[in-house]
Parts: sequence; C-alpha cells; structure tokens
Amino acid sequence: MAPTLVFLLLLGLCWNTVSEGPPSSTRGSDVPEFELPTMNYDTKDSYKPGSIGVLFQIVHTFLHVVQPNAFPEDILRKIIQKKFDLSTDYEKPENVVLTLKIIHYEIGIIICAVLGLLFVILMPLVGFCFGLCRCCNKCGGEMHQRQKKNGTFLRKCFAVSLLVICIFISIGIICGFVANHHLRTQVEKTRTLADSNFRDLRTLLNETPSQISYVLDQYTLIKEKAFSDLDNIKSLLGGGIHEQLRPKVIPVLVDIKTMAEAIKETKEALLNVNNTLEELKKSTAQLNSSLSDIKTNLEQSLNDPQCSVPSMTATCNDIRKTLDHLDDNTSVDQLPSLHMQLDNVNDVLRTDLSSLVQKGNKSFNDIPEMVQNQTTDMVSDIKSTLNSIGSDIKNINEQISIQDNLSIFMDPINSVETYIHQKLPTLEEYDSYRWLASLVVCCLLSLIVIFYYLGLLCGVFGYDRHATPTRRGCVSNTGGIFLMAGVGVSFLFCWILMTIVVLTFVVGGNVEKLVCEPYQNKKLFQILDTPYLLNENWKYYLSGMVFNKPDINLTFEQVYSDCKENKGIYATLKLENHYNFSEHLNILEHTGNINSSFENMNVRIDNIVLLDAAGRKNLLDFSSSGVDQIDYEAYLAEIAKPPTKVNLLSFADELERKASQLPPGSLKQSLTSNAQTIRTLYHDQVMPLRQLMGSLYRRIQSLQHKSTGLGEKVANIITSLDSAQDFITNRISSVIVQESKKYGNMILGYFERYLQWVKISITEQIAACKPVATALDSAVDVFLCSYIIEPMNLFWFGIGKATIFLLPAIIFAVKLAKYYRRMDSEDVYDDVETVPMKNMQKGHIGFHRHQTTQAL
Ligand SMILES: *[C@@H]1O[C@H](CO)[C@@H](O)[C@H](O)[C@H]1NC(C)=O
Ligand SMILES: *[C@@H]1O[C@H](CO)[C@@H](O)[C@H](O)[C@H]1NC(C)=O
Ligand SMILES: *[C@@H]1O[C@H](CO)[C@@H](O)[C@H](O)[C@H]1NC(C)=O
Ligand SMILES: *[C@@H]1O[C@H](CO)[C@@H](O)[C@H](O)[C@H]1NC(C)=O
Ligand SMILES: *[C@@H]1O[C@H](CO)[C@@H](O)[C@H](O)[C@H]1NC(C)=O
Ligand SMILES: *[C@@H]1O[C@H](CO)[C@@H](O)[C@H](O)[C@H]1NC(C)=O
Ligand SMILES: *[C@@H]1O[C@H](CO)[C@@H](O)[C@H](O)[C@H]1NC(C)=O
Ligand SMILES: *[C@@H]1O[C@H](CO)[C@@H](O)[C@H](O)[C@H]1NC(C)=O
Ligand SMILES: CC(=O)N[C@H]1CO[C@H](CO)[C@@H](O)[C@@H]1O
Repeated sequence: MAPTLVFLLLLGLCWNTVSEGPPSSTRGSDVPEFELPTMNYDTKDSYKPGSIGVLFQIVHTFLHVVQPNAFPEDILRKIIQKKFDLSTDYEKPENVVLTLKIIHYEIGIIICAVLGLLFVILMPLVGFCFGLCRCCNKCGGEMHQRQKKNGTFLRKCFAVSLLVICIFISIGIICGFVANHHLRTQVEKTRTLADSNFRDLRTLLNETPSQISYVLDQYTLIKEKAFSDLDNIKSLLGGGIHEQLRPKVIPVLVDIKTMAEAIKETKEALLNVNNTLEELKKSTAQLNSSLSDIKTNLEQSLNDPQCSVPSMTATCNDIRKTLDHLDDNTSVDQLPSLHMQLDNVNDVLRTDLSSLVQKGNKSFNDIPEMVQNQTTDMVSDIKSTLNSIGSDIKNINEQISIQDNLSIFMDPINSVETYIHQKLPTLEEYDSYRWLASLVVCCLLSLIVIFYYLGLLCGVFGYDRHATPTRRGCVSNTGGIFLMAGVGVSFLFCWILMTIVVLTFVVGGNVEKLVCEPYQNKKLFQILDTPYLLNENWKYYLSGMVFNKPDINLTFEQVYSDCKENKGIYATLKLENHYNFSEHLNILEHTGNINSSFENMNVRIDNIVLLDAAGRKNLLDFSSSGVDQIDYEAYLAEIAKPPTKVNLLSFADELERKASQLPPGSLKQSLTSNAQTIRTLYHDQVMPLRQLMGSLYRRIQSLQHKSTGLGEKVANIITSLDSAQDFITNRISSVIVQESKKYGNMILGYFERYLQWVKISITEQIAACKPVATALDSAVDVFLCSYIIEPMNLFWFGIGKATIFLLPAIIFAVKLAKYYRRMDSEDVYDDVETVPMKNMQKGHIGFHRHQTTQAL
C-alpha cells in the first residue's frame, strides 16, 4: 500500500499540466467530434474466489457470530491519536477505559482463544493422567468387561456417535486440505498479479503524455475548421446577409424585369393591331367600291325597257328596293388611330429597363464580394490570433514536459517492482514450508480419523454377538486396537493442532475484521480521513501531504472512489487548487480577442441601388402612355360587326331567283351575271375580310388584356421597389450585425466545444488513475485478504472444528474399544449359583483373572 500511496502523492505534486475552461453552451455546428483514445489495462477489476467462496462465506458467518461488533472506529482513532503508544501511562484512566473497550470489542475472539488455550493445556494433562490411570488398570485400562443388559444398545450408540463425529472431523480436514491447496495456488498467482499491476501503472505513465498531446493536438483540427470558415467568409457571412435580403429584393427585381418584358410585348401588340387595322381599312374600302360598282351596274340593268313591261315592273321594283342593302356595314375608318400610344411606347422603349434591372441585380449580388473585400484585414487578424494560440499550446506542451515529469515515477515503480520480484521467491519458499506444515497437520488429523474409521470398520464387521468378551475375533480386536491407537495419537498431537488453530484464528480473525472488511466497506478510509488525526495540524491529511494546503477537501475515500471510477487525476486530486489551468493557458483571453474582432467588424454596404431614377421614370412613362386608355370596347364592337349589310350569297340567290321569273333577254342575263359577280366578290373579298377581322379581334383582346390595370401594376412595383430600397438602406446594418454575430458565434463555438471537451478530458479521462486504485485493491483486497487471509481462515476453521471434535471422539472411541477388543477376563457365572451376582465387588468373586495387559 505504501508504494502506491507514495506514487499517488508524487503524481499529484508534480502535476503541472492541465487546464480547465468554463462550461459553456455550444451551437450545434459541424465541429469534428473529439474522442480521447482509451487506455486498456490488464488487471481485472474484481476478484472472484470461485466455488470455494461458499466455504469462505461460512467462515465469515462464524466470524460474525464470534465477533459481532461493528468496526471499532472510535477505538482505532484513539489508538492512532496516541500514536500507538499504549505501554506508557497504563494507569491513566482513559488508557484503562480504552483497554477495556478493546477487550470488550475483542471479547468473542478472546473467549475462543482462551477456550483454545485451555484445550491446549488441559488435553496433554488429561491425556497424561488418563494414560497413567489406565496403566494402573483403572479408568477402563483393565482388560475386563462387565456385561450389561443394554450393552448392545450402548455399543451401537457409541459406534454411531463416533461415526458421526468422524464425519464432522473429516469435513474439517477436507476444509483444511482445500484451504491449504487454495492458499498455495493463490500465492503462485501473486507474481502475475503484481506484474499486471505494474504493467498497468506503466501504461498509465506512458500513455498520459500522449493523451495530453492528443488533446492539445486536436486544436489543429479546430484551427483548420476555423480557417476554412474564415476563407469562406464570402459565402458564409456575405451569403448570409444576401440571403437575409433576398426575399425582399428579388421579387421586386423580378417584377420590374417582367414589366420590361411587358413593355416590349405591348409595343409588339400595338404595332400588330395598328397594321392589321390599316389593312382592314384598305380591304373595307375596296369592298365598298366593289359593292358600289355592282350596285351601279345593277341600277343600269334595271333601267332596261323590259322593266316598263307591266308584268315585270313589280319584279324590277323589288330588285331595285333591295339594292340599298348592297353596302358595307362597318365604319372601320371611323375608329381612332393608335399612333399616339405607339409613339409613347416607342419613347418608353428608348430606355433599356432590362439592363437597368440587371445593374441593380448585379450590385445586389455583389454583396458577398463586398463583405469579403471589406473583411480581409479582420480575417488575417483572426488567423494570426489563431496561429498564436496554436503556438501557445505548443509551448505549453513543451514547457510542462510531462514526459520528464512523469518519468520520475518510473524509478519508484521500478524499485518497488524489483523489491517485490526479489522477495517473491522468499515468499514462495516460506509458503512451501507453510504448505508442507499444513499438509502434515492435515495428514495427522487424517491419520487419527483413519484409525477411527478402520476401528469402526473392523469393529462392526468383525463383531460376533455370540462371542463373549474374551472370545472376540481377531478382526474385532484389531478394530478396538485401531480405536485406541486413534485415541493415543489424538492425545499426543491435539494440543499442537489447537495451538496452530488458536494462533491462526487470532491473527486471521482480526485481520479479516480490522482490515479486510473495513477496507471493503471503506470504513478504513474514513478512519484515515478523520480530520486532524494523522497530523494534528492538518484538517485533511492527504491535501496537506499533496499540496501542503490542508484545508482543501481531499479525502482518501474520495480519491480512492474517484480512481476506482476511472476518473482523471485532475479531478480526483482536485489539482485545480494546485495548478489552475485557466491561469496558464489564456485560451479564453484569445477567444475574447476573436470575439471582439467579430464585434468590431466594420462592413459597410451602402451603394446598392435596385433601380435608378431613369428606370423609375421609364416605368411611370409607360404607365401614362395611354395604352390602357384605348377604347377597346369600341374597336371590338366595330370589328365584331359583319362586313356587309346582307349576306351576299343569299342576296345573289335571291337575285337569281327573281331573274328566273323574267323572260329570257338581256335583262335576265345581266342580272344573272351580276349575281355571279356578287358570289365571286363574296369569296374573294368578304371571306378574307372576315378572317382579318377575326384575327384583329383577338389581337385587340390580347392588347386589352395586357394593358388592363397597367397604372395600378406600375404603382405597386414602385411601392415595393421603394420599400425594398428603404429596407436595404436602413436595415442592412442591423442585418450585417446579426449575421456577423451568427458567423462569429459559429467560429467561437468551435473553440467553446473544444474547451468543453478539453475540460471533460482533463477532469474525467486524462491520466485516469484506475491502475492506482487497482494496485491498492490488488495489494489489500486481493493479495492480503483474498489470497492469504480467506484461505487461512478456512484453514483454522476446518482444522479447529476437526480438533474440537477429537475430544468427544476420544471418549466414544475409548468406550467403544471396550466392546471390540478381546478381554482378558469376563464376568462368568459360577456353576453353583444360579442367580447372576450383582453388585458384587469388582474383581473379587466369580471370575478368573488371567493377565493384565495395558491398553496404552
Ligand atoms: C440576378 O442575378 C442572378 C445571378 O446572376 C440571376 O440568377 C437572377 O436571375 C438575376 N435576377 C434578375 C431579376 O435579373
Ligand atoms: C399606324 O397607322 C397609321 C395610320 O392609321 C400610320 O400612319 C402609321 O404609319 C402606322 N404606324 C406604324 C408604326 O406602322
Ligand atoms: C362607299 O362609297 C361611296 C361612294 O362610292 C361613299 O359615298 C361612301 O362614303 C363610302 N363608304 C365608306 C364607308 O367608305
Ligand atoms: C473587390 O476587390 C477586388 C480587387 O481589389 C475588385 O476587383 C472588386 O471590384 C472588388 N469588389 C467589390 C464588390 O468591391
Ligand atoms: C468534502 O467533499 C465531499 C465530496 O467530495 C463532500 O461529501 C463533503 O461534504 C465535503 N466536506 C466538506 C467539509 O466540505
Ligand atoms: C481557476 O481559475 C479560474 C479563472 O482564472 C477561476 O475562475 C477558478 O475559480 C480557479 N479555480 C480555483 C480552484 O482556484
Ligand atoms: C462576445 O462579447 C459580447 C460582448 O462584447 C458578449 O455579449 C458575448 O457573450 C461574447 N461572446 C462570446 C462567445 O464570448
Ligand atoms: C349592320 O350594323 C348595325 C349596327 O351598325 C347592326 O345593327 C346591324 O345588325 C348590321 N347589319 C347586319 C346585317 O348585321
Ligand atoms: C521532476 C520534474 O521534472 N519536475 C518538473 C515538472 O514540471 C515543472 C514545470 O511544469 C518543473 O518545474 C519541474 O521541475
């Protein structure tokens, strides 16, 4: 334990390397994820004794019964306070009280030990007396058996009792054997255990510098990410500002662009209508004159003398009456001309609105580049700050030279390891002696119990119920002798066995109760952590030792638990009290610099004109061009009319029908030919005219559609243009501030995330001191308690039980031997007397005495 403690303290004293950043929230950005490479340790966390654990549990229960008192914290504290000095001033009342308390605590163990000692002292004495007594033919030493009525029952009772006792003894012996073997195999494992612990400690020492380097190296990742973001300021910041303005600006620009297209289309439509109208006028005039010609022609024909013939006058008059209908029905030439609007629109078109819109669009699209142009200085400032942080970190890594600092622990570790390796063979040698001795003990007990078993075996199988005591068979006699041999060996050796049991019991029981159990439930640490106990000037001994600052709340228990949880040594030893990282690495100051760089970033975007005055006037000119004022209804109404007053085809049919009523002659011929001319006129002029009118109708409709609400549309565009321009002029600065903040926070976020991770790594992960706790566990919990004390306790438990049961075994064996051995004499009944003589003085009347053999 001491070397590990020293290691812990040294590690604490020389630790100069770690850092802490304040906890802060980070924005979710695509910062690389950090992960500290974990260390792999060989030594297992926990030790499992296996199936033998059940036996250990029984021993624990026994110990708990013998020693039910709780861990005596107060007594221990007092003893430590008196600096283990109980010998002086024994008369002092508090010392007496303390001694009484100790005795009270130990009373169970003391009673057991005293009983054991009594056993040790009395057994040889009793054995000696018993032997002497038997030598004098007393105490059943006489080879004579009085026959009793219930002799058979007693014999069976004794045999069964002895058998049961022997079984108990055997169980104890088996426990002894198992414990002995277990202890030996565990001691053989010690070397592996020590080696793996040292390997782990070395891993900790060797890997810690690379862990620190790894953590610090991750800064490069952050820096690269920040650099790439700074290089992309055009798209990240400029693009952000651009995006913010887009929804306001783009629709306006699109509207204006659409309007520019509309102007062009309107002009085209106007021109079309103008031309078609011209054509229509021409065609109508032509039709008019053609119709006039036909009318004149018909009138001349009707002047024919045939019409004065009374029978025909009516028909001629009929025809004459209808001549008025031969006329065109439209007044297209009355329609107003469109040339004024056409001129206006042509004027408007003289200004290229589309290119003006493109200019505005370009100046709007230039925002990211403007941002980039204006921030080149700031970007290079921040980059140099980042580089200087990088070199600071590099310097720190070189300054602290953790490698050198940690390498000094190698020496203690090496020397402890050498020491252990030197001592291990000795330990193993002693352990083999111990093993041999324990084996002898177990064998001795086995010998005794084998004697008893053999005795029982021979006795039971060799017994002949008809044989009188003097005539018992050889086998039965041998059984009796075996029993007596067992008794003899028991008397000879049981006090040695009991001495061993008492010694191991006192040592093992106390170590289990005072070291192993309190170590497992951490009571031992609590004792050590008692303020002012180990050093009366120091509140917290550990921090006094480590930092020479005994006021820092640092306890063995907390350090051990933290190490066991594999926490970093920085948090475990509360090293921030000794070396405050924040004061040594001024990353925070640097991030503050970066922050203020962003805060003071001066981006001015003030010359964005979406549409200049010329473009604006152009729009207004268009709206007042009068295109929307045209009387489309009049045009449409006129053009919708049929071109002629009557349908020329039916007029021609009618004319022909009327002509057929006339007698053949020049009149009839002239009328028929005129009808034919009308038909031709219809096909040649009216039909094309109708088509022309139809297409003109559609064109006018489309023009009307285009120009409806023109003024309103332009007014809306101007309004939203004003509002967008207003937004850009007045609000762009706040948009810039907002976007810069977002951008700056994103870059600062990387550092905050990094610092957060550095903090977690340093407090939780770097130099996780689990191997130290494991080493302590290995030394105390595994080696001392599980390897040594547990089997030792099982050993005394087993052997002790066996030894105790030797006592009743002796009694029953001696009693039973009487029934198996061949006696020298027996109760015989005189032939003279018919009644068995009772209450006769022993060895006096009625039986033959041959020879006295000594039993022992
Ligand atoms: C503005 O410019 C961008 C990029 O040059 C282009 O995609 C967009 O169509 C333009 N918008 C207008 C209204 O001209
Ligand atoms: C439009 O029509 C008028 C006659 O109405 C004509 O004088 C003018 O030249 C025409 N305009 C164009 C551009 O053709
Ligand atoms: C058709 O022609 C006649 C004379 O030939 C003329 O008096 C009349 O005004 C013309 N109508 C139209 C619409 O031009
Ligand atoms: C940005 O700077 C470059 C080079 O100095 C220049 O050519 C470009 O016109 C500038 N752009 C803007 C939008 O100011
Ligand atoms: C010392 O710290 C432990 C936890 O580490 C805490 O439980 C205990 O209350 C603290 N003691 C004092 C006096 O602050
Ligand atoms: C370490 O330093 C930081 C800032 O310099 C401070 O906030 C913190 O309280 C310090 N920690 C200790 C334990 O002194
Ligand atoms: C940056 O500085 C401003 C004050 O200048 C502060 O409000 C803000 O919290 C700081 N941001 C960071 C990430 O430190
Ligand atoms: C001729 O035009 C008038 C309107 O000017 C219209 O009422 C009349 O129906 C038209 N004639 C025919 C035959 O359609
Ligand atoms: C033993 C050893 O090298 N200790 C050094 C640990 O690091 C500090 C500086 O951080 C030095 O001052 C010590 O000398």
